[in-house]
Amino acid sequence: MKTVILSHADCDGLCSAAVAKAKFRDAEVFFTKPVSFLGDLQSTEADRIVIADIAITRKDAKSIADTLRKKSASAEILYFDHHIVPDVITEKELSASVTYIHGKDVSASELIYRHFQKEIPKERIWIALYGAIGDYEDDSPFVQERLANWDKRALYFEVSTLILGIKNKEFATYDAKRDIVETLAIGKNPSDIPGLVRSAKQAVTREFELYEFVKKHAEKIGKIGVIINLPHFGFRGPAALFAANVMKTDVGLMLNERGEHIDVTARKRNSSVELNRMMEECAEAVGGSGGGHASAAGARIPKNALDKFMHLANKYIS
Ligand SMILES: [Mn+2]
Repeated sequence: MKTVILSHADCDGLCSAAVAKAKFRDAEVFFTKPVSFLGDLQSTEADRIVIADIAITRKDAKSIADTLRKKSASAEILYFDHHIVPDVITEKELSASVTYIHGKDVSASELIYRHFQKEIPKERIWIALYGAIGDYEDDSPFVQERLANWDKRALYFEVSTLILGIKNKEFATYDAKRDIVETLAIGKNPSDIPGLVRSAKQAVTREFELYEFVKKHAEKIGKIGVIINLPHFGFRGPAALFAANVMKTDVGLMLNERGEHIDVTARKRNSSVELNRMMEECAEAVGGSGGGHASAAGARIPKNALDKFMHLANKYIS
């Protein structure tokens, strides 16, 4: 029986895939992301497909629901996700054809671990905890209770090694990430992966350098701290957070100009604003798209729409 795991390539996605791989030892692991999910799903041929941590975009939602329904005739499909379900489809529609496990305010890693916990070694809970921390979803009751069973400090060392370590080029390839998934699935830890601790140290050094850069170059647009274009790619979240920090604002944005559009990364400090909704609403109003999580979100907008976008974003948070 051929099993394929389709997951996201960030910390939560890797950990979700590792939990699935702990259960389905012979599974092949592939990585995808919301924009390419539909195509990747269509080209996946397997008897069982496990999907984790992949958001459904509004644009592709109907086609994805359709594809899932068609594929479910010949394959068992399990889908674990914690992103907002776009309003053009319903959870019910999805769960009619596939096992669709959805949660809010929990990581995908937690959802998939809870589903398989009786069928995999008890220590694989570590992977779920790493995924939860990686996605800032470690305050769920399940995770808080489990964290108390272990030495948190050791777990934080391991999860930091994973989150920071994969920020380096050396671990950016899907092959390197597949190795990480396999290592975690067999019960080893991120620090067991050759080179990952060193890579994490390099990343954290660059992160502190980044803070110095943001401190010098951040600006305030209305009530939002903003940093435009970074010397390094891959540190957009921390840069947005640092922009909020140094500008003493609740919300920070990192704006990255790419050709004719701008990629926006949003983070917040102490604010109840839901950044995913804010990004979605403000970006769509200017002809872009946005989404993500309440405390970590992003958008892509046309370059010439920046002023209007910033105006709407400011209006949204006040
Ligand atoms: Mn996630």
